[in-house]
Amino acid sequence: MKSRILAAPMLGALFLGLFGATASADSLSHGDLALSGSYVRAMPPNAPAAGGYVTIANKGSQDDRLVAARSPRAGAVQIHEMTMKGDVMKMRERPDGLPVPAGGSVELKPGGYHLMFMQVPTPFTEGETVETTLVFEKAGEITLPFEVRAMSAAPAAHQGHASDHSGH
Ligand SMILES: [Cu+2]
Repeated sequence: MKSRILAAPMLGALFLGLFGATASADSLSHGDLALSGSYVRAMPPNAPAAGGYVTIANKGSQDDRLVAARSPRAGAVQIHEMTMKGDVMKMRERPDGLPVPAGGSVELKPGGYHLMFMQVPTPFTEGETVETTLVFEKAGEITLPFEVRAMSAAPAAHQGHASDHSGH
């Protein structure tokens, strides 16, 4: 019991050491890019995949592009987009990534662009964070924590979306 009491502050210090003062789930700056509101959905047992969301703003004068993502918690993290085909939600991978225009921003959100965390051996549970690295064409790599949020907050569209990945 004594060792557990001692462990908590040590983990806190480790966390601060890894991510620094600016790197919370709320906002993170990297070069010309500002990333905010990063989170992933909690996963039910045996769920094939989870959606991840973040807003990326480009304060620079050069267009950039999100070209890849990865996480130690997932075998693969793909960049996806969801669109309406008639009244059916369709989703597909964007193999060329996602442009982040100079002076603009791109929002990854439910029902639109998102990160797809696949081959996840340990389901994401509410309250933990999932460290994820985003790879940009110009800005390079940025690692930031994605906060795991409750499944109940997921819109119906995401449920159908998740079932699209049942084959993975
Ligand atoms: Cu997807």
